[in-house]
Amino acid sequence: MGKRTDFYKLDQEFTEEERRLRDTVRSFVEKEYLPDIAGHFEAGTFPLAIVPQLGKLGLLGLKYEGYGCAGGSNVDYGLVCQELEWGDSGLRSFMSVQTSLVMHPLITFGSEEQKEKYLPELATGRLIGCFGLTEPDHGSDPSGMTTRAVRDGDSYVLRGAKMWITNGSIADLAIVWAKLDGEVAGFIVEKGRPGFSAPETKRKLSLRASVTSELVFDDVRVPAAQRLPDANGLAAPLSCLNEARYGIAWGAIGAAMACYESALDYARERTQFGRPIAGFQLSQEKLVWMLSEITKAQLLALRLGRLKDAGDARHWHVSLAKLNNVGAALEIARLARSLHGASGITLEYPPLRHAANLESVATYEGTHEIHTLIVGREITGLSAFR
Ligand code: TGC
Ligand code: FAD
Repeated sequence: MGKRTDFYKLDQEFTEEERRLRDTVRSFVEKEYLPDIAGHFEAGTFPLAIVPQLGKLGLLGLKYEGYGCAGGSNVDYGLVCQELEWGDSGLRSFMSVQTSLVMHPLITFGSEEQKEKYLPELATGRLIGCFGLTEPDHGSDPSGMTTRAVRDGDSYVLRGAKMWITNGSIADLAIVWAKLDGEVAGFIVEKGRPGFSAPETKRKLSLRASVTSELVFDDVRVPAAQRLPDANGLAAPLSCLNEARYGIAWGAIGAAMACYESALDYARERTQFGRPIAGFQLSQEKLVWMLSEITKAQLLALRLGRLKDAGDARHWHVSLAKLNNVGAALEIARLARSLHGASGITLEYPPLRHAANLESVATYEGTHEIHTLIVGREITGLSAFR
C-alpha cells in the first residue's frame, strides 16, 4: 500500500479504528479501482461492479446506525471520502450521493416503512439512489424550482425536470424535490414509473467515470406513501447538502494528495539540464506550496470532523471547508500537471484527470461563489443573495 502525504503527522490524531478503516479503503482503492480508472475515464463509463464491493466494506451509509449501516463517525466518513477520491472524484461522488443525499434524507425525513424498505438495500448496493434538486433553469438558486407535485386522491402527480443528476440513469430510486402547494417537498420515485425517464448526459469533459443524467417527470404518479413525511420546505434538501459538502471537503484532499504525490515522484525522476527537475527552485516552490495547502486542508477537515462529531458544526463551517479545500485541490492539480510537462496531459498520470473532475466538484454542491457568500452572510449578517 502506498504511503500518503502526512507532513504534520496527523496520523497521530486519528484513533486506531479510524486508521484501520482508512487503510482498508486505501488498499481497496489501490487494488480494485485504480488499475481500471483511466480506461473508464476515457470510455466515459462508471465501473458498476464496484458497487457491491463498497457495500460489503460497509461504505454505503457508513455513518448511520441500524438498517444494515455500519454506524461510523463523521471522521470515519471523511476518511473514506478522502481515500475514494484519491482514486477518482467519480468514486467518491457515487458513495456520497448514495450515503448523504439518498440514505440521509430517508433517515432524517422518511417514515419507518420507507426506512425499512430502502435503507438495507441501499447499504448493500443492491439498490442505487440519486438526488434531484437542480433544474435546467435553477442551479445555485433552487428556491426557484418549477417541478411541481399535485395531490390527486391517493397519489401525487409530478411534472418537471431535473438536470445534472449523479447516478440518475443507473438509479433504482430518486429522491426528488418538488413544490407542493408552493412549499418544497420530497418524494421517492422508483425507476420504471410511467412518465419517468433518466437520459444520460453525454460528452462530459469532467467526471467522466461517473454517470450524470437528466430526470424527466411527465405527469409521473407516485403513491402518497412515497412522500417523505418530515421534509417540509427548502431547508430539508439544503440540510442533506451539508452532509455531502462535508464529505467533499475531505474528498478533495484525496485528489490533491494523488496529484502532489505523482508530481513529487515524477519531479525526482525526470531530468532536464542534467539534473532532476525537483532540484530547480521553481519546482520546489510549486511542491512546497502544494504540500502546505494539503496540510492546511487536512487540519481544516479534521477539525471540522471533530466539531461535527461533537454536534457543533454549522453549515457555514462546512461551506468554508468545501470552498477552501476544493479550491486548493484544483490549483494543486493544475500545478502538478505542469510539473509533469507533456506527460501530464495523458491518462498515464492522474493530475489532469483530477483537475478535470475538480471543475465539477468546485461547481456541484454549491459553487465556490455560493459558499463564499454563505460564509460572507454569516460573518457580516448581510445576505448578498437577494
Ligand atoms: P435561505 O433563506 O438561506 O434558506 C432557506 C431555509 O433553509 C435553511 N438553510 C439551511 N438549512 C440547513 N443547511 C443549510 N446548508 C442551509 N442553508 C439554508 C435556512 O435557515 C432557511 O430555513 P427556514 O427554516 O428559515 O426556512 O435560502 P436561499 O433561497 O436564500 O438560498 C440560500 C443558498 C443560496 C445558500 C442555497 O440555495 C444554496 O445552498 N444554493 C446552492 C445549491 C446547491 O448547492 N445545490 C446542490 C445540488 S445537489 C448536488 O450538487 C449533488 S452533486 C453530488 C455528487 O456527485 O457528489
Ligand atoms: P448557475 O447557478 O447558473 O451558476 C453559474 C455561475 O454563476 C457560477 O459561477 C455561479 O457561482 C455564479 N453565480 C450564481 N449565483 C451567483 C451569485 N449570487 N453571486 C455570484 N455568482 C453567482 N445537482 C443535483 O441536484 N443532484 C446531483 O446529483 C448533481 N450532480 C451533479 C454532477 C455534476 C457532474 C455536476 C457538474 C453538477 C451536478 N449537480 C447536481 C448540479 C450542481 O449542483 C449545479 O451545477 C450547481 O448547483 C450550480 O448550478 P448551475 O450549474 O445551474 O450554475
